[in-house]
Amino acid sequence: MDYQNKIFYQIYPRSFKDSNQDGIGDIKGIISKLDYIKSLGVDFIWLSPVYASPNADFGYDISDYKSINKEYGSMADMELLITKAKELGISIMMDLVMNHTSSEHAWFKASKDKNSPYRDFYIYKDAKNGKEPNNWTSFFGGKAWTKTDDGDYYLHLFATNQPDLNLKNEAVIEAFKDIMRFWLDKGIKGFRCDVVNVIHKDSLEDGRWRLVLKGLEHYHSTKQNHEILKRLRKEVMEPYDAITVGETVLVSIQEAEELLGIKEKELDMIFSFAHMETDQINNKWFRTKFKPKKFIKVLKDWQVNLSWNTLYFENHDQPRSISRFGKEYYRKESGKMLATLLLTLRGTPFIYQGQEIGMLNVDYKSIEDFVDVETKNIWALSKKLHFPKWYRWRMIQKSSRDNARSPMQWDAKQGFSKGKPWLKINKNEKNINVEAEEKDPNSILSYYKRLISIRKKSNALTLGDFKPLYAKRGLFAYERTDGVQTYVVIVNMTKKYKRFKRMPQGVIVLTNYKPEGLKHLRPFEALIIEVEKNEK
Ligand code: ISL
Ligand code: CA
Repeated sequence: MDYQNKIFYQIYPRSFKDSNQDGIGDIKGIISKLDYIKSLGVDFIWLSPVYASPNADFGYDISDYKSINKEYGSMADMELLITKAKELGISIMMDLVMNHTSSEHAWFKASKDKNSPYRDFYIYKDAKNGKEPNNWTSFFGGKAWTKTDDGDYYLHLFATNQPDLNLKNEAVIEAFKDIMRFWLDKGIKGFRCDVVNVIHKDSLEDGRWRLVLKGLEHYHSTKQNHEILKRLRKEVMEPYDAITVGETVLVSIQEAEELLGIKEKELDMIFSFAHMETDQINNKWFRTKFKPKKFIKVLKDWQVNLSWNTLYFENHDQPRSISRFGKEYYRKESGKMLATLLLTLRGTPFIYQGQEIGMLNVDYKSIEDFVDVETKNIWALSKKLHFPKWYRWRMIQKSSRDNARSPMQWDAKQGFSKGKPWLKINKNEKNINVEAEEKDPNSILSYYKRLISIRKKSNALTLGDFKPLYAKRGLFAYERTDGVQTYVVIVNMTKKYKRFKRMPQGVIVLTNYKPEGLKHLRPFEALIIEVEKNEK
C-alpha cells in the first residue's frame, strides 16, 4: 500500500475525547471527532494501544491482544470506528507490542508454573549467586530482572509488570501472526510496531559498561531480529497489503536502512530518534539547551542518506515540540515554523494529537499531578541518588511523558470531558483550543490545514528530491523538486533576526509572517517559495 504521500495522525486514546464523562478518552469519543480529523486532511490514524490492559504503562502492557480495554469501549465500538473511518477515506493503524506483555496476561500467569508450555514464552533464568542473572538495566531505570516466588528471575526491558517475551520460541511468533491476522481481518491497514528492533535477545551475558541500558549489545538489532521482521512481512503483512512502521530505538542511518530492508524488505518505515536526541546528554533526563544547529544537521543527514524517512517532532513519549524546539513566547510563529518543516521535508509526516493546535508542555505544580510510571520511577531513583530536589523537579518538568498526554484541548471549557480527567488539563486551554483555532484564519491549526493541502497537491513536496541549500546559524534552507515544480523552503529556528543573502526569486506559497523585503528572517520565520524551473 502506498504510504509515501499520506498524512498520519497519532491518537493517544486515553487523552483524546471522552464520550461518557468518566474522565477517560474512549473509542466513541474518537468516532465523534472523525470529521475533525478528516478536516485536517489526514489519511491514516495511528492508534496507540486500545487492547485490554491493567494500565501499568497505559496500554503498552497488554493483557489480551484480542479484546478492547473496557475503559475505551467494546469490540463493536472498535469495529464501528474502523467502518466510519473507512467511509471518510481514513485507514487505521494499530500499535503492536511484541517485546513484552502485561504481567496480567494469561500467558504470563500460566508461565509461573515451571512445567507449563508457557514457561518458555518468557525469559526466565535462575539467580546468579543469589542475585540477578546478569547486569542488564531497563529502559525505565533500575534493574531489568524481577524475582519470582520460585526464586527464578524474569527479564523485563521496561516496567516490572511488562515481562519480555521469548521470541526464540516459535510458538510466540505463531501467536503474533495469529493476532495480526485477527486485526487485519477486521479491516485495519497496518501496525506501528513498538520497540521492534530489540525483541530478539541473542544471549543473556552481562553487558559491557554503559551509563544506561547495560546489556544493549546483546539484543539490539540482532540478526534474528531482522529474520523475524522479514518473516512477519512476507507471511502476514504482504498478503494483506498492510504497512508497518517500526519504532526502532538507537539506530544509526545505516542500521535504519537495514531495517527498511536493503535486500529484502522488513519494515515500510521506521521512527528514528536521532533528531530527538539532539537536546540531551546520554539520555532524556539530562537535557541540554536546545541547539538548532545540531538539530538541523541531524535532519539534513537523515534526509540526504536514508531512502525514506518518517517525519515527526512529537508523540506520546516526547515533550511538546514548541516547548522544546521552539519558544512558548513565540508559540504561533515557532509552531508554524515546525509545521513547515514537518510537512515539507522528504518523508511521511506524523502529527501527534494537539500538535496541530500548538499545545504546550504541562503546567503542573506538583509531582502528584504526574501519573506516568516512568516519571514515578525516575523521581524515586533520582531521590535515591541524592539529586537535589530542584534538579529532579526540572528533569520531570522537561522530560516527563505526561507533557504529551494531558488531555486534548477541544474548547475553553473542558471539551475533553465533563468528568474529572484522568490526567490534568493544561490551564492554557482557555486560549489554546480547537474551537478558537478553527475560527481564526491565522491560527496554527489553519496553517496546518493549508500546509497539508499544499503538500498533497504537489508531487515535488511529496516524492520529489531533497537538496540541502544552507544549514548554518540556526537557518535551514532546502530545495524540493520533481523536475517540473521546484520549491525552496527556508526556516529560521531561532528567536533572533537573521540576515539571509541567498533569498531566491519566486512566488511565496506560504509563510508564517506578512511577506516583506526578504533581506532577513524574523524570529522563527518560515517561507515556502516556488521558484521558476528555468532559473535553475
Ligand atoms: O520515552 C522513552 C523512555 O525514556 C523511550 O525510551 C521509550 O521507552 C522507547 O521509545 C519505547 O517506547 C515504546 O515502548 C514502551 C512504551 O512505554 C512507550 O510508550 C512506547 O512508545 C514500552 O512498551
Ligand atoms: Ca470515557
